[in-house]
Amino acid sequence: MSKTYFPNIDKIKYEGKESDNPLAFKFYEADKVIAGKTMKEHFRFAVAYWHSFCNGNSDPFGVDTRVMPWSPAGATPMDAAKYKLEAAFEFITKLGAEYYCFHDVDIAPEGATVAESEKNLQEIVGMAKQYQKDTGVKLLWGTANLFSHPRYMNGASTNPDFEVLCHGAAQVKAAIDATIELGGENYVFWGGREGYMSLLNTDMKRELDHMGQFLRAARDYGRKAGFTGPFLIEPKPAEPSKHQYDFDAATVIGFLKAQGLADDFKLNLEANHATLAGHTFEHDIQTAVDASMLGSIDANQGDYQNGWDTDYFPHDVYDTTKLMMILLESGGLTSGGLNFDAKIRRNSVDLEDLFIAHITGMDVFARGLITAEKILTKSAYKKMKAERYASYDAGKGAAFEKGELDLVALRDLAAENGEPKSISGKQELYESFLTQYI
Ligand code: XLS
Ligand code: CA
Ligand code: CA
Repeated sequence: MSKTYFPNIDKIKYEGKESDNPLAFKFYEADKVIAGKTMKEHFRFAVAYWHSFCNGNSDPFGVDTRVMPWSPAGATPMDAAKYKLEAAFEFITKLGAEYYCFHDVDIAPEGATVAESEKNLQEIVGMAKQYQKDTGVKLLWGTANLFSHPRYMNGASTNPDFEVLCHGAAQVKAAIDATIELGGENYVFWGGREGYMSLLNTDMKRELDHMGQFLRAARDYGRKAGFTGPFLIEPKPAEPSKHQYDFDAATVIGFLKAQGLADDFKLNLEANHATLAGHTFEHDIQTAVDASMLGSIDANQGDYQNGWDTDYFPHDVYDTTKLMMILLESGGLTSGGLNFDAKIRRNSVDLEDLFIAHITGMDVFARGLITAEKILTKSAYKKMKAERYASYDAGKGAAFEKGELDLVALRDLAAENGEPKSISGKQELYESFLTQYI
């Protein structure tokens, strides 16, 4: 690296929970083995290019507050993209994350024509490939931004204007090519504007069929071009659209099955999106796990006081513990990882704040993993949950599960057995395990 953008920060090390060094891990020990895998293998942490290196902390009420030394005034868009790439690899390497994720326009500027955009992207991808080789950092997923450019104001693949859809296709083709070139392990679709602002001007069925057709075309292209990883859809109920078609995990699973896409697509689930949909994050994760469709995770958290996508860095150990319990019980992530789709606050303007945010995020997952493993192995949690359903393990309950009892047979059992005894759900006891083992 020719230049350093974080001159006062060295490689982040594990120092243990007694350390007062804000630039050290307290719980995340990359090579520590828990439940048969190293922490690094469990998490597969990724840095989100857009929040970390493109976003200067602006919000709808004010301009950037954060100084980004990799974006000097007066640089040409391509030069700025090169500095940004250099800074990104310095940051990711010093942090010790294994992966990164990007949108096409995060890494390379759009040109005046489709061909110019493709050329810009290819040039930066060539450089990124070299950085990946030099540092060992890998690409978790690539995606195309089909929501920022004004042409996408009515959607991309669900746009009523076919010409806009074609532009979306051009971007997705180039982004899939870039992902393949960089050895990306997944390819993501997030459709922030695939939805509507008013149903009055919207043919919902036609738009959903267009989205299915578009995704089949993308899948066919990707497979032909040699992409073997999963395609992922990232649900979100709203924002920026009033109603987004990919509302939540269950909606997307239904859509993928209806559109014949279930073999090639899985889900990329984001915590703050699940809570916006009125679920807990665990709910959406469990829904995807049960459908064998959990692909990857965008790690962040929302805010209890407001109803928008705050993209906070995760810092709640109870939440990460519950998530890690599900991941441990279901065998964990395979091609996916934990991507910090999170941003520092508007008033966090020191260069080190980006490090501190990621360190805390990695630590809170590490502590969640340590706690989850203890609950699963030391507490009565698993036994209690299994016993709760024991009436289906044998006898008539087992016969019901096998489909051997009709409605009349069930009625006769009710008549014969009389009023069932009342059995406690023990929720408070389950909750106490979290407090006990954290
Ligand atoms: C926005 C989404 C977006 C996707 C990638 O809310 O989280 O950043 O992860 O397009
Ligand atoms: Ca996301
Ligand atoms: Ca988000």
